[in-house]
Amino acid sequence: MTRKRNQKITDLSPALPLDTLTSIKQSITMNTLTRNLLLGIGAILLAGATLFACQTAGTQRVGDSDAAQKVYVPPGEHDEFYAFMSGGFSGQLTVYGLPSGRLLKTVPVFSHFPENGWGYTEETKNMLNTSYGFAPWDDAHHPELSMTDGVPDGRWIFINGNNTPRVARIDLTEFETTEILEIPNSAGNHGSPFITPDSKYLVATTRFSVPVPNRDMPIDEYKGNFKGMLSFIRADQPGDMDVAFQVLVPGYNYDLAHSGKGPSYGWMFFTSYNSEEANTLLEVNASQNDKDFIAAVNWQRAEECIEAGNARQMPSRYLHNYMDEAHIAQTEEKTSVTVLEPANCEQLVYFLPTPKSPHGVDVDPSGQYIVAGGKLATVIPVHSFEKMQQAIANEDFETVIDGIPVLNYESVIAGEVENPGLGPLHTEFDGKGFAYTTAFISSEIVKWELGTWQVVDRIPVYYSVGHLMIPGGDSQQPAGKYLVALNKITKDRYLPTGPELAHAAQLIDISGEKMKMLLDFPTMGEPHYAQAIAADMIKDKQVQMYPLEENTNPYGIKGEGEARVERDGNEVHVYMSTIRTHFAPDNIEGIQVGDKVYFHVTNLEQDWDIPHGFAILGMNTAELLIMPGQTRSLIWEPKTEGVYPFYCTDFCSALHQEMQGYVRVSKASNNVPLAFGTGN
Ligand code: RUQ
Ligand code: CUA
Repeated sequence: MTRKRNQKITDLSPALPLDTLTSIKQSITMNTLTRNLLLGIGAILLAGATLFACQTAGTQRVGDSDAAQKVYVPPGEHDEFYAFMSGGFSGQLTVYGLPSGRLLKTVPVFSHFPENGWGYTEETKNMLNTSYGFAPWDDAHHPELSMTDGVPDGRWIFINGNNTPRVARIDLTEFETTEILEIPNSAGNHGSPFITPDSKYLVATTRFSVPVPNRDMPIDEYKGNFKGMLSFIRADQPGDMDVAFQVLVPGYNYDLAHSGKGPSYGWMFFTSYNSEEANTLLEVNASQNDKDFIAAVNWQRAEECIEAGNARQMPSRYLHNYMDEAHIAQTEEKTSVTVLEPANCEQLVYFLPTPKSPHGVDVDPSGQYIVAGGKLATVIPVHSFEKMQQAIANEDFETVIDGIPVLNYESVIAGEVENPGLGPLHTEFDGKGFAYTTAFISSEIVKWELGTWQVVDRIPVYYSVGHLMIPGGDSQQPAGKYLVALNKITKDRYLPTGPELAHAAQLIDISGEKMKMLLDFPTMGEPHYAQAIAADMIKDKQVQMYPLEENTNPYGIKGEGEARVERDGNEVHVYMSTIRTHFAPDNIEGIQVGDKVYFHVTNLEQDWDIPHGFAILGMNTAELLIMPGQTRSLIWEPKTEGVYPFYCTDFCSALHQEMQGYVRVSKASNNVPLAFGTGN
């Protein structure tokens, strides 16, 4: 499906070859002729039928306005779904409305965000602490909604930090990151944070095997010495995420995961590639074996083995950051982790041979089928959970690797989807018996039937689709109405913007037999994966403001009467308030070059949608954006004397432009007294 740069692409029949287009045109003409003829002889009923035929044949055109209607959300009305898109290399999470494709919010997670001070303010900067130091960036791939009884429940959404292995929890009453846990013994936390149907655990896999514990050693001693790690993180206790245990596995690249459900509840499935254990030129050296593996991990068995004392404690240093009661980020250090080795815990891990460097692994809503995306495979292999259990009972093993039995491919395979498109990567389900798989190389979505393994429809996407998303599409109850294709390349789809072009998603209607393209919309950063949930599950639970009387920030104030400036050596604390439409204090004198000035700004408003902002001339960090009832603090270190204006950055009222003040900065060791005006 490669296209030349300036080739014009017709929106609704884009990938059809020219001869197909011509034949569609011909059939329209034919139908028009027939219609005229029939009308001519007064066969009105027949004409009606033929008119219908005419419309059907002309769907390519008619579909155009139909598509617009399906995504049109009239002004003042709300979208039907919240969609949460990973920000990819932006490190954030973005929130869109579906079907409109309107961007609603960026939730900063792993990357600092000067727009609201995330990662800069005294209250948030601890969230970005890691054992490697302060990490103001990451690469976020997979948003995952919390679930209850196998269905997304709208409490939290989790997302992984790929580069410096971490998982984050975002609270969906505030759309704020409230917790980030680092994962030890891991590198490239790609296969994460896939969750169990009850949100008990979410998992994290190491894409890069590394020496465990990590140490200085020659890279070419990789084989046998570098190890993979599959981490299970306790997720259902907000503020208390922790690595419950890790499973040490051979040094492959662990790529993605999905939880079992229904009959397969208690199991987690992980893809791996590079079973060759190559450490150089992986494009060739990791593509040698005919089959790599899906690791099936029985985590209930892991719990038993730990209980029985078969695990060991391994010293490891990793950090856990969480928002405390006062909404101030705290960092705690953890020093050890529970590690299980398959050799010491029988029946914990099995390998399912899976063709050619599988990428995604997806479990259907019934929990019976495990679908792999063999990115170099010519078929989509589907494993059967039932057959897997039989093979285990029969000890139908090909071999055993490091205590992990390898099941016979033939014994566990339920079926293979033939002709699935080139480069199958990810699959989701509509809950009506169909699966949808992305084909990266042939740029298409392929719809196929569970059980018969027959392809029933395909639609081109633009271009190079990675993940796809159906709201609830990896849960036990998909809402099979829309599908979002998350494309890696957009080429000619949008107005060009220099060398870097817009990234994009495409919305596809899957309510009928045939998939229908509805909408293209740009996304922030590379949209890896996304999840969506009915708006009703979330929208009425929104925090509108923080009650002032519950503000326990030690630098918060309850009213303008408490506004003040205090000096402690060369540290100055400004206890400042904002309310429409002034700051208190607004003029400050007696600050000296060399001072560390903390602005602690409390927004006294108690009304929804009235944040205030704060910025000062020459600020070297970020602005503050303070929600009603909240306190946020930022350090400012003036380097030269002068008078520095500050102002509110959020257009809060008609007199927003009046919302300002000055700070007078004098030479060090002068005799300008500390003074401030509160206007009262
Ligand atoms: S990945 S395109 Cu980072 Cu989820 Cu498959
Ligand atoms: Cu406060 Cu503008």
